[in-house]
Amino acid sequence: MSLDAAILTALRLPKTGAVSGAELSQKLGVSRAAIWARVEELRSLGYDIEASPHLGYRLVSVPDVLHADDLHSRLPGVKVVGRDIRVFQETTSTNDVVEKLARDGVKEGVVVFAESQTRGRGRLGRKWISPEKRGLWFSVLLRPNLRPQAATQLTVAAATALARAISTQTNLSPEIKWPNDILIKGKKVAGILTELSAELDQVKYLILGIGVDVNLNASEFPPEVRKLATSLKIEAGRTINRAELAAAVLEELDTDYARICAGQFETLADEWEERCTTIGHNVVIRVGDRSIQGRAESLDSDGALLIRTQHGRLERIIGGDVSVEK
Ligand code: BT5
Repeated sequence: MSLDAAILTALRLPKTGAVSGAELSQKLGVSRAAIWARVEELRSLGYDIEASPHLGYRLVSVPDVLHADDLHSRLPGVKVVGRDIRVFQETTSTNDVVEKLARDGVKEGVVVFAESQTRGRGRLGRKWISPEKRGLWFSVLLRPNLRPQAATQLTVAAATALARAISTQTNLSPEIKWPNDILIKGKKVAGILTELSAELDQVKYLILGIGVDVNLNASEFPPEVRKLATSLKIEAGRTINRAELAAAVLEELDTDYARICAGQFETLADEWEERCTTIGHNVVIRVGDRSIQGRAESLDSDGALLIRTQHGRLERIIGGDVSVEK
């Protein structure tokens, strides 16, 4: 953990009150002058840190920026997801940045955030709008020991983790729409783009690209997206703390990834099914030129959706665009 992250962690510990410079210096093994210099640096980034000669330092407020050290200091317990966090002001797509890291051999668990993306993308090359500081636009590198057919398990894990974190942070009730959408009252608030590099029988690496519309106002969505999309701010009626939400999502994802690695996908699938609005409904799924109609029954052990067609056959589907028949 960097010194900045260690300072922020220490300042977050006392619920009220402050931490003295002497205490910090002893705890972190650096001089009081070094602590002072880092506090000044954090202040220049917008952290409001009060310093009183008698009481010491107190964290009054944090700015609405994503800062790797800050996110680290909120995630002391993660095992894999989020043990390495990098924040860019602007990228083309965070999935591209992570792909490069993956090819360079970087360890799994690295997370790349961007405050804005110039070429954010959805599935099949669709555009994903990612205005500056309004959302969470990030990608996670994983190297799971899975067959490529089972990679959908990780989209399921990401959707479940997202839904859980959104619900605890905002009190809203997110629904999952198979395979990769999070909706609130039927409107899309987050999407997942899973990209994969694999051998025939083994995933080499997998990138989970996650976009969450946190603090966008309705006018910030282009007209064609506005009809289908919403933000947490619009739904909750208040600005949501992005760093807190980001940490919550990564923590939940770390937990769910551990479950998958331990072969416990079934428990995750149960939770997913509870939150999913697709299961139990008659749906039409478009996969390329093909259209499959039937009742969405459940997930199989690889994370694929099982559809009972009109002819009674069970079809196994791993991707597509679903519409639910009312
Ligand atoms: C998705 O695709 O939902 C996956 C989105 C993944 C975005 C993240 S951001 C970080 C990482 N880096 C990237 O470049 N991507 C990932 P799909 O199901 O294909 O949905 C795309 C469709 O959603 C578009 O065609 C629009 O209709 C709509 N859309 C675009 N931007 C949106 C937004 N910000 N919020 C809600 N809907 C949006």
